Amino acid sequence: MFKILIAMAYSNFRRPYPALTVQQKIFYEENGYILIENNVSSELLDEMKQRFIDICNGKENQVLTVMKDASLKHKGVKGEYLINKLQDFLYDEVLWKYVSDDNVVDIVQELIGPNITAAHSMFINKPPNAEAESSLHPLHQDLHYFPFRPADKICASWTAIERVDENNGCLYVIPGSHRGPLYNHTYPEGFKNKMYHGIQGLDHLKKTNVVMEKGDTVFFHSLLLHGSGPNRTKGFRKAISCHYADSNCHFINVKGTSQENIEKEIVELTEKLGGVAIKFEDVWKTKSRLVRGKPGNFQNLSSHL
Ligand SMILES: O=C(O)CCC(=O)C(=O)O
Repeated sequence: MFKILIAMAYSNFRRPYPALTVQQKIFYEENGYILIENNVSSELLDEMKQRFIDICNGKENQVLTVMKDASLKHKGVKGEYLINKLQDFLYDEVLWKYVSDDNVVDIVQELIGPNITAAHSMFINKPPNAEAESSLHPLHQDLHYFPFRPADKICASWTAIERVDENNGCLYVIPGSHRGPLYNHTYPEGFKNKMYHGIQGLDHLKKTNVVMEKGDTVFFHSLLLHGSGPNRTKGFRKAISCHYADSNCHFINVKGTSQENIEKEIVELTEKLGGVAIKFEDVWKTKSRLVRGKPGNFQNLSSHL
């Protein structure tokens, strides 16, 4: 009985307000990220993992993009041994539980304010036996993909579903780099995974590996330089992530900027899948979802779809 009461108390656990201490906020402002240990419940992450496996095995779902590891496509492997990413699942009611989890959103609120729109969501799997070039994620900044600003009002949550370290391809970050510019992103030599753009010529910067246990969440700024190494183990490396923006972020025209290459790719792919012409900002508005607070600029489509 006592054990059941303790379990109930923990399952309803909600951290006291404010969700971050002053020191944690200062750390985020100086470094562009903050790691919160034991942040998301094991039960919720098990449910997310099972949903991923079910989707890999063909279960009906509301996920817009299912991606396969380019180096494993022709090797006869299937399911979670092949699929390396689910993307844009904000209307999948099971995966939405992570995106809207108070343990995540309370911290996001401390970082970007009370009106929160989820703009991008990913379940990232690194299966065993993938080639290194396919399994690693090159150094990049997430803002490269986003036609909305300001950068300070956009942050990511990234939660480990199992232990992640240098062996299975943990995240690495360049602390403080969120105070620099948005760099040019292109496809690195030999890379095959679609849209995995990277920044060339910054290999001299000192990386910090973010080693995490199941349930730990790292929150990071949209300009933070980061990436992840290859999975060199025989197991998987699974994580779930969401990008949140202040709903009042404004949209920008990226024509003539370093983001023009990704705009072209995203718009072309969306038009191919949807069969209709669409503007870059409307791609983001269409797939986003209000999480908390008042609606804003994401909730108004700017043009005819
Ligand atoms: O999970 C990873 O390995 C890297 C994910 C990432 O940085 C991204 O997709 O922007």
